[in-house]
Amino acid sequence: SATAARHFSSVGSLPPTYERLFNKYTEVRRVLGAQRLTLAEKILYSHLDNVEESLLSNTDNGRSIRGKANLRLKPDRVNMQDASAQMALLQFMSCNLERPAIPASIHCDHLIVGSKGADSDLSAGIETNKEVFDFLESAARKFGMDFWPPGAGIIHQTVLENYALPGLMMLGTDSHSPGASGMCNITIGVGGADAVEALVGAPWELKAPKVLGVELTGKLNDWVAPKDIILRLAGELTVRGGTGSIIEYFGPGVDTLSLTGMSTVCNMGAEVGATTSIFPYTAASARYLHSTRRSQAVANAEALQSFPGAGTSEDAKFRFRADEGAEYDQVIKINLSELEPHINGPFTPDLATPLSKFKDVVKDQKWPEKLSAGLIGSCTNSSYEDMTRVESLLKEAASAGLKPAADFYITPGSEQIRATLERDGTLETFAGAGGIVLSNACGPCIGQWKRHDGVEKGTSNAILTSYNRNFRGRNDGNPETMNFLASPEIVTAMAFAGSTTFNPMKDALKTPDGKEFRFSAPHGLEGPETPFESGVASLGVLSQEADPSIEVAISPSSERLAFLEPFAPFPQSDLTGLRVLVKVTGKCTTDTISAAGPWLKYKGHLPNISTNTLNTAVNAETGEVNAAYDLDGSRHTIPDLGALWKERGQEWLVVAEHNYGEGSAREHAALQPRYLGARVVLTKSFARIHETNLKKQGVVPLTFADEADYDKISAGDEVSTVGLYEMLQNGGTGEVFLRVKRAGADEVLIPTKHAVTKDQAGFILAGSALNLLSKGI
Ligand code: MIC
Ligand code: SF4
Repeated sequence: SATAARHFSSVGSLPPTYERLFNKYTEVRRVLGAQRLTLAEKILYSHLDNVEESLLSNTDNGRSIRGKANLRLKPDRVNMQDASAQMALLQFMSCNLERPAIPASIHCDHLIVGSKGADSDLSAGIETNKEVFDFLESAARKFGMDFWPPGAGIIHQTVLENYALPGLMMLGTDSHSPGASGMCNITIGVGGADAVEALVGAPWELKAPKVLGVELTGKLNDWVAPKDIILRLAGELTVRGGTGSIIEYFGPGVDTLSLTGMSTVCNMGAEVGATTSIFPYTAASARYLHSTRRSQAVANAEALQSFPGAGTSEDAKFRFRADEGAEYDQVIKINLSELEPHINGPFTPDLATPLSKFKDVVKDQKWPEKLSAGLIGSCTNSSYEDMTRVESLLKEAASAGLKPAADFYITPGSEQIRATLERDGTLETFAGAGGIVLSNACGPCIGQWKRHDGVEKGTSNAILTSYNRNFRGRNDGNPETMNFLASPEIVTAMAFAGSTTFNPMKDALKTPDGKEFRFSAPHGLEGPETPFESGVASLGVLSQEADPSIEVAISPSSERLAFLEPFAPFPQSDLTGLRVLVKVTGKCTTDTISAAGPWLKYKGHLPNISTNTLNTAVNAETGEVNAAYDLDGSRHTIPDLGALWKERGQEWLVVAEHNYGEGSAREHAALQPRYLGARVVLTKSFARIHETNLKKQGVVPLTFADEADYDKISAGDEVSTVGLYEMLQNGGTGEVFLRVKRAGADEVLIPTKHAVTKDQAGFILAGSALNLLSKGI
């Protein structure tokens, strides 16, 4: 339009991304007029491929976009971690492009086991995963993507330090990617197929999220950390409460928080199912940009906000905060001055207990009173502030002659933070306390933890971590390990006591000479006094132009990597003769569907990783874990029966309960069932990323129109779809029923609901999104 063109010619002082942002924003304003916008909407809508079409179609003139419009978005970049990048790159390679349409990075972090300490763990990790790291590095070189080698750090920390800028929109192939949104941007966790869409330059589709406002007032007290905001919120919202929403923080309390604190809160928005979370750009954001040596970014952010090209109208200016009077779909108020430290768990991140009540709950629930290990750091909580606050506790305890009573592990989030902590003496304090510094990688957070304390598999025990997620078996593969989540300060203080009933805010410890010792409140520095160190050069980024001459080789005999075979297109009719492979009860997370830990090594090999499919799911009919019954009554593991049925050409569906696919972004949880012959997944509800992943791989996610119908369908039942083919042909419009037949019983017709969009209907008909993308768009 003429307006956009006029602005275009006068925006010389803005960097290209902000020039684009500003022009799009001008269009958004033109289309939506004086409508008040939340911060999330401003940034999100300013990344629309076609502003007018997205905001006006089906949305009564732009008045009710949220929850209704299908947004087709153009992200600024894509970040991938090693575990999910393998499948993403295998898919990208099938598209035969020379380079991605937008910048991308690969981070080697998930595959390194935490055991004895950084140096030996890192070299062991590089050795066992050499084939995969070589594959990732050669793909990075071929396609001109940034490559962060093993030891460089955990994706979310590295992204925050290097790529996260106010106003951007990024996709990350990991559910905790929204950690970057602490820097006032929209970063969304997605599966690999979504990332590939963005990489080939196709618009990425998202149902316009609702915006859940969280108003922060007051100021955190002693012992309370930003982490406690989200621990407390998780208790209120539950693991499903954020589904379909962006959580936007606002209010005077925001200005009291550090940038890294805001990032921790955004990281864990994943635990309540939020699409992403966002904070305004504050003085702390600018301080963080300076200390991570990005002063130019501060100047750019200022230039955008005060851009003269915007003219004099207040609305025309792009500000990194919500418009005055913007409305939220729901507002939750948190007075930081009244917030307590929280401890969440076990087994689910939304079981929140305030510290003052934790002792009683431990006793009531008969949870272990002995604390076996305290683990701090990770992508969630390894900031300079976190670590120096912990350091203050360690120093005080050391001068009283105390050492942690439980094993104590520290995972720095990146080489930059590690090197800076080393420079400033913090690592020495950790070592002095007997803490084991692990490599800058995921390690114990994702089942890559070799414990040395003799706790056997199957033995109930308690650990405390400053991580973000605590599903069963997640840390050490022991389903009886209770992982409780807390701030690093609380984890550390309780590790000294070695007890889950210790309250560091009031209880005393005994020193070796028999005196009473009480911790003072932790204190630290928001950031280093001089900018961050970049650390060991070989752990820095490899940044290069695309080089099409590079071959990305995969050995045909590889157990770790395998080229992908395309899935067959949808039949030209409804589905008939499907059978229910298993009916699952209770929590069924992506860990349940595709376990991590030792299985991470097969992330690039679909046939091999498929042998773990649903291997910790609970059979609703028998209560057994990982048991499914063939039509002749013979008992198998779930993946074995799936493989048997695949061989027999028997296609199938899974039936499950709420929030199916909760947790991670791993698309393997969709690819594996698809590979083994799943056509439909029928549940009471889905987690967002997983539901999209299923559609991208050509599996149809359906939910019960009436939850009670869960009782009307059993394992082994024969199922055909009614209306599904028509719905797909009509671009997602129309109702779908399932006709269920059981030997010796009447047929039942189960009404279902679905959220299939036009594009997604196309993916399913084609057999998968990749089948379409590889043909070119
Ligand atoms: C996780 O925290 O669960 C993971 C492992 O980082 C996953 C990604 C994966 O499974 O590859 C996530 O959060 O998406
Ligand atoms: Fe890694 Fe854990 Fe963070 Fe996931 S949550 S990125 S596994 S450290």
